[in-house]
Amino acid sequence: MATEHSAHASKESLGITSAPLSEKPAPAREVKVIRRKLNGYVGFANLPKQWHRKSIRRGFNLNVMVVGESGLGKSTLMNTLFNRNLYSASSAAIPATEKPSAVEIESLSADIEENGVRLHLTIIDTPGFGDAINNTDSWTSIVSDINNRFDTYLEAESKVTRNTIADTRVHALIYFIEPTGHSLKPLDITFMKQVHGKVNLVPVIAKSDTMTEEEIVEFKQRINDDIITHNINIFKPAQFENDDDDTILSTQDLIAKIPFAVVGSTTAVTTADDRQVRGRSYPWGVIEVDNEEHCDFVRLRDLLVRNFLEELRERTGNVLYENYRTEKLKKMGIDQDNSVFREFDPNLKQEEEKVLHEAKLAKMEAEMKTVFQQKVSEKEKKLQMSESELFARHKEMKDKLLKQVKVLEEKKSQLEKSKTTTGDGSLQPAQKTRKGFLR
Ligand SMILES: Nc1nc2c(ncn2[C@@H]2O[C@H](COP(=O)(O)OP(=O)(O)OP(=O)(O)O)[C@@H](O)[C@H]2O)c(=O)[nH]1
Ligand SMILES: [Mg+2]
Repeated sequence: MATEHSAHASKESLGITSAPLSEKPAPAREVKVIRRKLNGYVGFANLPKQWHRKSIRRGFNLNVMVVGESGLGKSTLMNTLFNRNLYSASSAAIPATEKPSAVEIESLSADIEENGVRLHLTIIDTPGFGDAINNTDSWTSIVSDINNRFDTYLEAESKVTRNTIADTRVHALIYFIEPTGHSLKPLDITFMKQVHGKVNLVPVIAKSDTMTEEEIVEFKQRINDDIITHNINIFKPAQFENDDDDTILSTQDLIAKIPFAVVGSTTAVTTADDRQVRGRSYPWGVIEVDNEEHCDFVRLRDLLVRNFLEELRERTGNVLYENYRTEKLKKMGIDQDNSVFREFDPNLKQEEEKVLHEAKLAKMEAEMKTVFQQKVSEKEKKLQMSESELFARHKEMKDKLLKQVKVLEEKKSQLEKSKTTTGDGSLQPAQKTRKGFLR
């Protein structure tokens, strides 16, 4: 037989990689591993293809929120990222005199397609952030918009029919840091702390073409120091052990470049060597948006779309939304009854059922006993009654007979009396017969 039970098969021999040491060890349990050698074709190697087909049919969806002070190039960067004019001409940077007093939330969607793959993109813009003189409440409308999106999802999920839930949750928040070259501003820190538990936070240095290479390196260092000091949780792509070396290296490189120093431009410019590129032209040369040597725009695109879109979505659903949901339900006073989710143990279940069955049998036996005793006592009562009835009838008949005997005795004595008084012998035969009747 090809099947072989091996309770002590080593994990390595089965290709199972062990969990990282930092993780809490699972309680020791003997795992029975069945090793089976496939003799024929099963077909599950095709599963990724099924997934691929389904994804192409369904399309993808990504909701990106952009936050940062006015004029830092948010709209330009989004247009650059998705290579089209997502914003209408009217929504370009608003002149300072017309700026709205409070933060407004603007959401715009576009369906974009690349090589037959559809992406439903929603950009949530927040013009007016950091514009007020007192910015203490700049973030409140942004935080409540993020919460509202979670609430909408929670509500849709709690409905009886929920086959198509539109996911409007924020999958990534790009926070634009002003290229000051100093360090994070108090508003940056406060805002990031307000949202880091609710969204995948992706900080970027805006308009990085205004800084020199060395300044950027130093600025990044200061920002990262601030992020660590203030315990700000930013999105960092996960590294998987089964990734190939190239992927591991490129992911490490990507993480090392955070916060990305970006440059946005949708206009084509001509380089010194006569190439047409997206970039910004300066008297001293051209800065190319899509050139990794010039800025981190390509890395931001890799993180947002090319390599980690699914991870951003997954983390939003599995970690950030889950945390929000748990907190919300707890606040509403809904507690989880963990006994409902107890692990299923067939032996324990059998034992429980046996005990229940025995209790049921004992109950049935007791019930039958009481019914039996009831019936016996009823029968006894009936018998007692019929006995006393019989006794009474017997007594009645005896009394009757005794009475008759008495009456007859009286008659007899009367007759005897009359016989002795008359001395008539004609009565003799009659006397004889009566005597015989009485006996
Ligand atoms: N130097 C430089 N300028 C940029 C960059 N990106 C955008 N700009 C310019 O900055 C100005 C503002 O850009 P927007 O993209 O409208 O800025 P915004 O952040 O959307 O502004 P609001 O919508 O008002 O909040 C425009 O003149 C852009 O051309 C960049 O990477 N570098
Ligand atoms: Mg804008």
